[in-house]
Amino acid sequence: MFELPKLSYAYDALEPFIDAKTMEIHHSKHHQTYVTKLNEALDKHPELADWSLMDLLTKINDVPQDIRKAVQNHGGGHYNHTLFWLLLNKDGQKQPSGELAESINATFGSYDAFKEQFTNSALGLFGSGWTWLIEVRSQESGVRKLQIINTANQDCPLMNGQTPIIGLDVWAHAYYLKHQNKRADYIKDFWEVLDWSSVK
Ligand code: MN3
Repeated sequence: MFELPKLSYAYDALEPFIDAKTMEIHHSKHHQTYVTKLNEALDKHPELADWSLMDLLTKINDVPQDIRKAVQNHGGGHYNHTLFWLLLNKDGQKQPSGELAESINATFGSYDAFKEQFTNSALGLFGSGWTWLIEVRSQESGVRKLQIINTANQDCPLMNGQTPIIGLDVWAHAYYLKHQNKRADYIKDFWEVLDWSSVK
């Protein structure tokens, strides 16, 4: 049985960038629903009881057909939100450092150029989904490469053999109460609460 993870901070901890009401509904209702529906789907297949969330997502094509879509949506939703909460801290580290900073500079030119490209990707996402900074490893050379991608719905990069580094929830439920239809303002506020010291 999967469980809703507790947040390490209060619902109002990200004010004024992300408001307390949005955080409360997002965590206690939306995220909880993904967990509940994931468990309901897995109830039908006790043979998967010892699969971790990581197993379910990286081996999504081995999940029985009758619950695969549910695991894709709700397992993805559970993983994506769990990662998202961990990245947020108003008083965190505002810029990447070390090897990751070097990779970002090498790939995108500069941190500002990376932010601009990520922002444009999130602005261009049609409908509901996520914008990601991911790492892909070339099967031939073994070289690690950074890339910005969008995924639809709750699809998680792990389902495509990609490693998520940061993820931004671009569903309207993540920002509508405070930012209404102004996704650009929400993305701007996201940069204020993204804590690079939490990025693994
Ligand atoms: Mn969400």
